[in-house]
Amino acid sequence: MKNMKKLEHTWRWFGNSDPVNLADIKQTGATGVVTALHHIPNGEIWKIEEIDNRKEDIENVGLNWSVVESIPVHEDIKKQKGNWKKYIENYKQSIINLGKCNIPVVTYNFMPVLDWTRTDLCYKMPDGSLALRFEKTALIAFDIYILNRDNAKKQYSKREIAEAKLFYNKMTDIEKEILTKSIIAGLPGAEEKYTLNDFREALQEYEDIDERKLRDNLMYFIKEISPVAEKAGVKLALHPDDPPFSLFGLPRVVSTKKDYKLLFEEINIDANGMCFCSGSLAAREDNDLVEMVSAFSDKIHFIHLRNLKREQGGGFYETNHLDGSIDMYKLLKLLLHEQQKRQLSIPMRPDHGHQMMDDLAKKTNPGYSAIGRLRGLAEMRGLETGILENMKRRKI
Ligand code: DNO
Repeated sequence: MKNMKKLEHTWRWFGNSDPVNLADIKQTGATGVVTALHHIPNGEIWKIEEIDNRKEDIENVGLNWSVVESIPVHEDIKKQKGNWKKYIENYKQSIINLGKCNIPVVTYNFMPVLDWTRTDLCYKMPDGSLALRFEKTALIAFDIYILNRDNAKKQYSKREIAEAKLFYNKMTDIEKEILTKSIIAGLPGAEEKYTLNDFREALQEYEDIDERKLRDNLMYFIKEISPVAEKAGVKLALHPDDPPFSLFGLPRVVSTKKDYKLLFEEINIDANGMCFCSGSLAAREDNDLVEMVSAFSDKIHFIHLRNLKREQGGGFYETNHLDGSIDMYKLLKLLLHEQQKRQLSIPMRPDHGHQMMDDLAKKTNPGYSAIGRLRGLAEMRGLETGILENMKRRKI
């Protein structure tokens, strides 16, 4: 074994409005920053000057801009409606410009209408910290009784509907408002925000788009952008659906091993890869994470490490990085083994963290407060050091 490669430790930063600033990030132990030009509207080109300005801010504190998360994919591209062709050309140009500025990885997702989704942003843990939760009953209650979506009931079992009704009947008006906001007002990094009416309209736009059509549109998009990325020296990291199953009757096509397999078989270009997000994938019990790392090891261009506890009925809540349904030791060990084969440092960030200690009294971005993520990063770095040291001593 040559030099033991560590992962590249990175930290997500939402730009100047982020309560956790670059000077703070410098103290976390991360060397890389993951960010996006959030002020540029979806679909527009990221100009070199803008990219350079952001890069300079990051480098001024001695950090690197390691990954873009994300260049959002315009809804028109997902639907192949309206100005979609122009938006694809703009997307290509943004990739070319990022390549010119030596930014090596671009993350993106292809979830229709909503990016990541939770129903509770302040779920109290036994230790007093606050976690993010996706409770299926709450989502169904919102869908049937608040959104009043046509035909919603057809998608759920009698038992689910009865539970959702009970849940809804116990809610106060404020709780209904908070639930609605949690689901449709846009979590950090999701560039789309909706009112109830906008949301209904956005869903209607997908009425004629089933899973097959959405997958075709995804394939088309990646076929267009991946040769451009390859030439520009940029790796594409497609983030899984979070959660990895259909919501509100919308198709989702980046949820399972099969989904990624189809994608990599059809578009066999190095740049076409994935963001391995442990927490998103593990929300499905039938996603075997270890099997996925083995199958796609040379396709993993970016890693999100987070843990969760799956709950009965298909929901989950986010746990500390070393607790929960994912065997983090086993997963990290495998990722580190695969990485030694490739002799590179894959960028990794601690994904989410509990709101805890001083952060409980501060205004923070849900999932992205400082101390909880710091705990996650520290735990991951400690575990990594132990695994690598062990590998070195056993010369494997
Ligand atoms: C949530 C994030 C997602 C992710 C996008 C990637 O915490 O992992 O918002 O950034 O889905 O495009």
